Amino acid sequence: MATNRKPETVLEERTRRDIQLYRQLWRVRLFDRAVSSLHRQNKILGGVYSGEWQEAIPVGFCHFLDESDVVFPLHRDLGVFLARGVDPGVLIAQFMGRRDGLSGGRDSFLHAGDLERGVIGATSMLGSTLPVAVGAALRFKMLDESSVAVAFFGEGATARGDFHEALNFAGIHHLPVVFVCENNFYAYSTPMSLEMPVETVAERAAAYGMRGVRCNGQDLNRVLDVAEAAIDRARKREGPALVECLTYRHHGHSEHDPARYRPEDELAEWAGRDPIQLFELYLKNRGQDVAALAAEIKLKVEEEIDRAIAFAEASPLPSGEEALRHVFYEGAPLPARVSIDASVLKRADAEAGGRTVEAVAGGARVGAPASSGGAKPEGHGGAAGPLPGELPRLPAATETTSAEAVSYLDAIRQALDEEMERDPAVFILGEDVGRLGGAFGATRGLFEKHGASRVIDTPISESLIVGASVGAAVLGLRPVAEMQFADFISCGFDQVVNTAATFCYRHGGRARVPMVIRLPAGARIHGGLFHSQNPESFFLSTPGLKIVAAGTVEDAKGLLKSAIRDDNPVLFLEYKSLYRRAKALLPAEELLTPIGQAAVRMKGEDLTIVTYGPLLSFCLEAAEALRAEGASAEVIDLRTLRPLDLETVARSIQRTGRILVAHEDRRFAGVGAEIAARIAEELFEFLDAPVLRVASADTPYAFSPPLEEFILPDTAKILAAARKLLSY
Ligand SMILES: Cc1ncc(C[n+]2csc(CCOP(=O)(O)OP(=O)(O)O)c2C)c(N)n1
Repeated sequence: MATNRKPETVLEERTRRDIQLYRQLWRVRLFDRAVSSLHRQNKILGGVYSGEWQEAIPVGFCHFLDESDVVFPLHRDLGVFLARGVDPGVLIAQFMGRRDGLSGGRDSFLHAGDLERGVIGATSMLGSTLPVAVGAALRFKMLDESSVAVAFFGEGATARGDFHEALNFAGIHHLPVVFVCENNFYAYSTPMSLEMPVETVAERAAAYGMRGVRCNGQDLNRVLDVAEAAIDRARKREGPALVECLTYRHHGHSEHDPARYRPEDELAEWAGRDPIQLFELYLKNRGQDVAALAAEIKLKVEEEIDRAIAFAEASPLPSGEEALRHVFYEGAPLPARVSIDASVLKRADAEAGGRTVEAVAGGARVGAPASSGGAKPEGHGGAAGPLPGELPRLPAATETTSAEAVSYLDAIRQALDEEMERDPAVFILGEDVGRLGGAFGATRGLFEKHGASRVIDTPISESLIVGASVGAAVLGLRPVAEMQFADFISCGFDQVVNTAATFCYRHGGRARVPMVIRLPAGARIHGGLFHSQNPESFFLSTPGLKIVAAGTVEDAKGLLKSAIRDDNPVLFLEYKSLYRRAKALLPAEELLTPIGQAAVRMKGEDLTIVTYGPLLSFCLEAAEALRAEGASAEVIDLRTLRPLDLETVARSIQRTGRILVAHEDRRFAGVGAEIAARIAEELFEFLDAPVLRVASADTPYAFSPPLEEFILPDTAKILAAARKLLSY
């Protein structure tokens, strides 16, 4: 303990620390200037965002971080990378788009990270990194680790909804995260008075039940004080904090911006608050020969910069085809288990106020039929209500009256339960997934069995749900997020397409994002415009996402289990109209449906019908009717929409020469459009007729039954198209 040490030792330590910090300040500044200079020489393309005058903040906060902590830098925070020990040569190579950069040239400085050093890259979407940081902190809390997450952002980002969702959730769960706002008073040209109606960012902390602190971000000693206190509290599980560091940027918003919108006298005033000069004053007061120290440090840093630039310039540019690599994780699959001690989860559970199985012995049971208790989704009468139009009988494999038959919804619940049982890294989060068991009952009983720390009720915060899943996933957990209805994924859209889908790519393939988003999708439940959507076409053109669609009870279980084991973000489309209607006997042995493989559901020679999800049963019914007319149709269930199994489709077309694609999603730019284009490009010579599509009309999903019936595809529409094709 410090009190037992000799006074001179304490002094020496303090001096050593001061010199190390002073060196770090110069290092950040000189590297920052070198980057600006390389940009002026056109050696760095794209945007460069200088952090000059803001250096004390990353230097101060990173000083208290351990190796296992994680940090989320702002676009000006070159200092975070340097302070965390990222190789400067690799950093400059990243700026220059070279092969040896963190992302191998896939993106610019801004969006890279170095997971080995606990630096997690942000996207350009300001504030979007905050839910991800919360997900990392959630992992630390769940596993009772003493690590913390520190997230940097500008005051401009506090106007984003992600700021609110992240701080709200962190406050509710007392997560070990420190939110560090670098308030430089401008978001690009917009002054603070037009960014927020309050005087300070810190006062907003009160709304989230956390400590709000404001400090002079130019004075490294003040930053160190607040950083130490906030990080220490978070580490001791005393709660998150919002720290507002007042600062100013020397340069314009980017190196392209002359920043004429700032008054000259304001700039002059802040020039007097240069953090390096302020720290030099302090060092002088402590008797340091600052001039000599500065000269020595600058010389060494200049040498380091020269070496870094030489390394980067010697690094080759990537070859064009390298753009195709790392869209998905290519490395070895994660071990089935991260080493998680079950007793730790129990402890976390007690803290979360949850009940364990023992505590509710005799209570709810996993696997209890969904119909055994109440939950009707949002007053819509549930998926079991009367449905528009005549519904086809489900194929024998998925419809049975056997007492042991499992419903589609039960199959989902079984998949979740089995995977949670098998792998403690798997956990569930979403709205009302806990005690209620989900709006449809998909998670019923899991809260009681696996505890509150693994079945987490979230506020209505879809962006947080997805973003936090990313944060937890990149740190080794396997979150399964539930959207209450697939429609609400629109509120988490940015986190899906920008944060999750690009993560592996922008981290140069050195990161995996094993997460699943369950999407209760589809029409025929009287849901109207916002509870009936099929969201796949929002996501089909986004690289980095896998999209699966379960059309049978077997696949509801087998595909979900495979999705949970996948090392990439998977959108799992499940269908409300099948939840209670589809039933099947499931095999006792492990059921894993491979992702990326279509299934031939009915063999045929005259026509190929390609479908997925809820239209499968309609297509099978149409195929039966065609058989009665003397024509044999082959029915293919895609099961995975991305990556698309075109080979199975191609094999069929080569025999039948005729193809119809049927889906419940809208026609325009749907899966059918992609399949039709690919067939035209690659299989034209096998076709005896044009590719036809049967899909929903290009309207919203209207509510009134005759309108909905008119819009949706059904057996009659499929049959009509099939007959047209056969007579071509
Ligand atoms: C969601 C989003 N909208 C707009 C932008 C464009 N943009 C980039 S930086 C910036 C200003 C950011 O201000 P602030 O968050 O205060 O950080 P600072 O740049 O001042 O450090 C804007 C508007 C963006 N990157 N993301």
